[in-house]
Amino acid sequence: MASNKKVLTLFYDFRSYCSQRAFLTIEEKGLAFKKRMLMLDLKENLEPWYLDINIKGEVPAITHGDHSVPDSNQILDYLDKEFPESPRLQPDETTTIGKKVRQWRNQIGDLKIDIISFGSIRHRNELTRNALIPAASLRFVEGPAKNPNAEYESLMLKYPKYKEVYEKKIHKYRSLQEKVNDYDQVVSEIKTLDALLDETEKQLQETKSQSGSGEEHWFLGHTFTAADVYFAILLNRLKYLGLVHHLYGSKPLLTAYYERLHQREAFLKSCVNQPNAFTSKTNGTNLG
Ligand SMILES: N[C@@H](CCC(=O)N[C@@H](CS)C(=O)NCC(=O)O)C(=O)O
Repeated sequence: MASNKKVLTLFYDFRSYCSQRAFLTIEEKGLAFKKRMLMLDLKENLEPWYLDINIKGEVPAITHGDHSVPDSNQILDYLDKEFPESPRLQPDETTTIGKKVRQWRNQIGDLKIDIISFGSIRHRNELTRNALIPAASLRFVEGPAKNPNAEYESLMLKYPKYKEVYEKKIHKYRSLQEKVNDYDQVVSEIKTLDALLDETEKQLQETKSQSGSGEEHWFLGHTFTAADVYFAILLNRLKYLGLVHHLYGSKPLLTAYYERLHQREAFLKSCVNQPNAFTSKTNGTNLG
């Protein structure tokens, strides 16, 4: 296992999309690390000690010795640089493959996954099949409690220094609620997702024809890259949302790729074998 002297710690919520990306990154690189789970629905990400690590109050973040890095995208690039002896996920960007990996990372990263996620839950009867929906996500989409801002307001009173952070969260979640309630907007984001899945099927066809017949290949070739990390987490999210039928039947290479992912230990560790992760339709809390 690759390591260096400084302790690497991942701050995450295992149900969060971006956290899963960082988790898979670390596992794929085979790094020794500590985990610190933060429950988003309990607002642990908004406690002052964590805001001092990531002032946006978002997961994931890592600390490496005294240094902290927020954001799954930045985390991947940082770890590639800091641990050059571990498998590199983003190839050199002056090469064709490096450019391609970055392009796919951007394309997948541009999806409005929060609207797709909460929107699919909000309109689940129309849009999804066999979803595994956490209870808090249902609470989030099924309309505000008496005062949806109450928790943020009490945090403001308790920790006035971070008032601005809490105000931004109120705004962020109000605006997300509005988008999620708008069926047409949700459908439009899912159409963008479908178009991207069509492109990925084509990419897999190209990769397959360039790889030797019968040889295992990943998204862009024989090596598992950052594009695979992004793509794996997207496919995993579709499963929990009940949107996996967007692959089955119409996208054989994508379906086979998705099934192949389940043979990767790093994927199983970071996405599948999490404690009580979505084992029923009502457990769990927040799908971030
Ligand atoms: N660009 C960031 C986005 C991080 C993000 O939005 N995290 C969500 C969970 S997926 C979060 O922490 N939400 C809780 C909040 O904003 O209060 C990344 O890629 O890491």
